[in-house]
Amino acid sequence: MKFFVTTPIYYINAKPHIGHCYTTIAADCLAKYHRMTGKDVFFLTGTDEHGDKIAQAAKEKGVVVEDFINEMAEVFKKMWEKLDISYSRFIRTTEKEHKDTVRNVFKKLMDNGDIYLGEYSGYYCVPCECFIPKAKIDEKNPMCPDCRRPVKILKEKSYFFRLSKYAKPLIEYLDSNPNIIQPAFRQDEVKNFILQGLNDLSVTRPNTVWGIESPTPEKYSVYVWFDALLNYLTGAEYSDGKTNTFWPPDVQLLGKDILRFHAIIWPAMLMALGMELPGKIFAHGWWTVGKEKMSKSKGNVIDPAYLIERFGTDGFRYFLLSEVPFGLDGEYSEEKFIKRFNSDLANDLGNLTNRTLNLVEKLLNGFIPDMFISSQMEKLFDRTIANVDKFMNCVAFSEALNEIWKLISELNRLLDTEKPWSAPFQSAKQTIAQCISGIGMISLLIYPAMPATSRKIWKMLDIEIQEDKVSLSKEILNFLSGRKTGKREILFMRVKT
Ligand code: ME8
Repeated sequence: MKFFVTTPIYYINAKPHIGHCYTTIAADCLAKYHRMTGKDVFFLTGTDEHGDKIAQAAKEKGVVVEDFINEMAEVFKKMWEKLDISYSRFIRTTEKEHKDTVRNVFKKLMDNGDIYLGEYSGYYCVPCECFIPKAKIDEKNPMCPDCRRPVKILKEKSYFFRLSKYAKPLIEYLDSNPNIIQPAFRQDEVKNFILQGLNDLSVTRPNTVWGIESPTPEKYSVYVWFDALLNYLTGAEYSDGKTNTFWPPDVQLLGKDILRFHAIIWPAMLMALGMELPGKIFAHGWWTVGKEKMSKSKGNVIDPAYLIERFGTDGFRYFLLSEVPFGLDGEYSEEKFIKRFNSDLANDLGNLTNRTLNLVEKLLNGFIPDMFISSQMEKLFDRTIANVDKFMNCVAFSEALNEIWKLISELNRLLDTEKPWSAPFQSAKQTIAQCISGIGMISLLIYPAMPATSRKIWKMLDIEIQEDKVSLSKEILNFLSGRKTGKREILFMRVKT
């Protein structure tokens, strides 16, 4: 079975911040999880490199735009490497392959009448790269209704995509696929928006705008969103109506800021091309600072490098995935970060591992005992695996992690009640076996969220696991008996407030 997951392609006018890391870590967690369940996974991410704001950013830095984008694409790739991101393909919209897709699709839609020549007269927000209907603007003080920044007035000949034609098919599609847009309340939101009526979408800008040249008799640049959305097709090797076998995407992750592009324009484009629509479009919430969205243009971003340095890659990944239910907003604060790190990682997981391995060393000369697991423990493992699977299939990371933490608490409780350090030898051995087998299971269960921690545990348990073959099964328990544990390592050092 295949599993195709995407992130948005990020604008590269500035370095990635927590928000970009959030979506990418979430996609990585899904990719790793589905690989573990034996699926053939394709994970697409990349960078959105066209549009005026990219050209402006290069100009402000005093470098030519080509050098700027090359440098910035590397910055993103380095961040993903640091964050253990296992993408299959990193797409850049300035690649020839992508430019060809965009021109071919544009031409195809011109040929079938879905793109036509007209005139655009209205407002445009450069930071959001979006056209704004007159009804949404106060003419005395024209501001973007989304980002509250000044808008430009445009009056230009333009090619239009016949978006209005797809309002009805989109509604029909949403009605017959009630779970396509997640969280569910977003589907209603999108539907209500479409029901208010859709305008055709201008898909060209003057050719002075940094972008892909349109395949039209007059020279234009293709509108950056029309270009950007097509990255998902380029990534799937689209050519002449065909793709590789991963199409359609199973889950497309994005922030709620760009839901309308993904839930209205994008499916309409696919309908116009006769392509199958994605299985799930999941719009997560925003990380905010106070009540404000964290965003590079607002200048309130927190540098991920600082948090990674302080809490480690896995501490950072864990916080983002566990702190808020996926789909809702989360207010960032360092205090929350420290609290979660100390309680869930240093205390719960860290102590369980440390205490258990300490006992193996002291009472059993470092040798892992035979794995006689109680049927109660076995049931607990099965239940945890099943619940994690249920939540991961709903893209509910914090709930899935919560299930794993229930198992961790259960094992810590077992140590506290059985007190193997002062119990008779056989009973101590039995308790230690339960805990070690639990740690083995936990090392697999946390792998999608915290791969580096899993690796550390495997090393301490002296087991070698090939990461492309790691699977979520109790088979790991067969390898543990009789092994001499490796050098003990503190997994998470408590952080001082
Ligand atoms: O919109 N909280 O790129 P972009 C959570 N190039 N997630 C956040 C966030 C925050 N405060 N800020 C950003 C674009 N994100 C287009 C996309 S796709 C065909 C083109 C994440 O650099 C979130 O995923 O502005 C959001 O949707 C995305 O970054 C926007 O990134």
